[in-house]
Amino acid sequence: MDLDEYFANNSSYPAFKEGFKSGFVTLIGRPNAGKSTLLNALVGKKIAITSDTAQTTRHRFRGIITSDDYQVILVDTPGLHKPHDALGEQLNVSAIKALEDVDVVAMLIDSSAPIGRGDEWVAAQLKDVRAKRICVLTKTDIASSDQIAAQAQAAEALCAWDAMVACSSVNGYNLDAFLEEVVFFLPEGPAWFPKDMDTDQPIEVIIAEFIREKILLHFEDEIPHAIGVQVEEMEYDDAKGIEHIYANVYVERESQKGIIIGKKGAAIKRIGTQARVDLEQLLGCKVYLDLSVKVRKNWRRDANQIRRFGYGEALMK
Ligand SMILES: Nc1nc2c(ncn2[C@@H]2O[C@H](COP(=O)(O)OP(=O)(O)OP(=O)(O)O)[C@@H](O)[C@H]2O)c(=O)[nH]1
Ligand SMILES: [Mg+2]
Repeated sequence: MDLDEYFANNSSYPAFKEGFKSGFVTLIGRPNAGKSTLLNALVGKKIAITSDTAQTTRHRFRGIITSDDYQVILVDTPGLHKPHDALGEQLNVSAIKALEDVDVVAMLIDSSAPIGRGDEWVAAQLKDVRAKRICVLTKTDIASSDQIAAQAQAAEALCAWDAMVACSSVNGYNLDAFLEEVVFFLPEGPAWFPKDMDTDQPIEVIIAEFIREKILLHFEDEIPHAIGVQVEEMEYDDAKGIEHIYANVYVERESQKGIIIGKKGAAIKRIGTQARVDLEQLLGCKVYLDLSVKVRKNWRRDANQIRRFGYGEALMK
């Protein structure tokens, strides 16, 4: 069976028609630029966690948008930064790798914060990419129009852009314009993924990430960076319609364990309660969440341990 025939007969894929466009778009930028928030806004569903903490994203993964005319595959990446440990190095490597073999690279720059050496370094990584380059000035809802204009001018100097868009993932301003630019640059071709698929992240990974997000929300300084989350087991109780989820929260030191658990378990209980709300929405059923806190000494410095969490790992081609 040739490819055309396969797609015509496989109803879970969009019907292939003349002019259908599809391709890959990597979102790249400094930590906190707004990559994961933009991905969620475009996909129309929370699949990526977001937070004020730098280096929130630790997985490279895809978010998929399919219409009758196109399939855009967005690749979220960890923010590029000056690494302090093996984890940071892994995250950078995985982000840089996502610049290969894609059709479009969108570099996100926070329009509410001054362009710095970090942005210059990210832009320098785009010099030799074969993809089209779109500059995306994010967070226009919290920047003045003068600020956005000045930012656009400063961004012009960073790279030879094929297009530039200013948008906001919070109020939706210009998100359609960004998508239009992306689709314009995509090649014609059939869909890569079924039409109802919105991410390639395994459900266990999304669940672990949702739990990690609540920890980022509650703690500052070292804790957000020192924790890793892994789902150990999932079991669906058919009779009661409850998903039982057992997950481990790993820390690097005994002292951090006490902080995460809190007085009489108050902190871990609050994290669990908040994560459960998100997980019930994600899974569409009641959730019983069992969180255990464990120590994995200095895991961030150990490549094998980092790999065990799947952080920075190439989940794709
Ligand atoms: N006001 C406003 N805030 C935004 C917007 N986009 C993102 N943010 C906020 O900026 C912070 C960082 O957003 P993320 O999407 O986590 O940033 P990121 O680029 O994925 O960060 P890393 O994963 O750490 O590289 C979060 O607190 C978001 O809520 C936006 O359009 N407007
Ligand atoms: Mg992110």
